[in-house]
Amino acid sequence: MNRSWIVVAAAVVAVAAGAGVRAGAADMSGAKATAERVALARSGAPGAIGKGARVMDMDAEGKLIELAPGTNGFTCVPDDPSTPKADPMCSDPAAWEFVTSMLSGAPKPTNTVPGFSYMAKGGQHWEKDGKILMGKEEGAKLVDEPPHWMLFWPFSAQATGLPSLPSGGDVYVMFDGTPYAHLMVYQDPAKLK
Ligand SMILES: [Cu+2]
Repeated sequence: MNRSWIVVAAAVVAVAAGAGVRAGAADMSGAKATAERVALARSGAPGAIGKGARVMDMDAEGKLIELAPGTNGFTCVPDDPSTPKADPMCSDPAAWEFVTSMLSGAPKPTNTVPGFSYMAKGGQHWEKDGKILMGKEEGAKLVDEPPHWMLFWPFSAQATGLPSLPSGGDVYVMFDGTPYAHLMVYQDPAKLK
């Protein structure tokens, strides 16, 4: 996941509004736009989990709003607006704490147990000078990520011997050396048993 989810909160609204317009203003009711946003968000998790997940998005002020209630403790969001591709993510309660800590600009995440998230459609991140950035910067390049899941706990590349970039393998520490370091595992959530 990407810190600039909040930095470009305003863009999310533009994206949401744009989606409605693209689909045709005539037949695109607000309810239908919301339903599409909910379906996109829930596609971030394996089917059964996505189905029961709550869906959150951002309103015009960049505040989190609930688009659909859930029953299983998971929370899905439809997109990281800082990257061009739609990249839905579904998080368990501890991971959602990590995410909301990040969104609120907290110095470090508040989850007290490891959390995990699915990104069953993959995602994208920005890289520059051999480092993964927490948001887009001048001269950064966009890197695609395959379907994966994440473990939100303070992993360190040095302590684990894992790489801090995906080029080193299918498991790596993202945002290494920051309080928001976490483990990325390139394994398709749709294929997890
Ligand atoms: Cu990540």
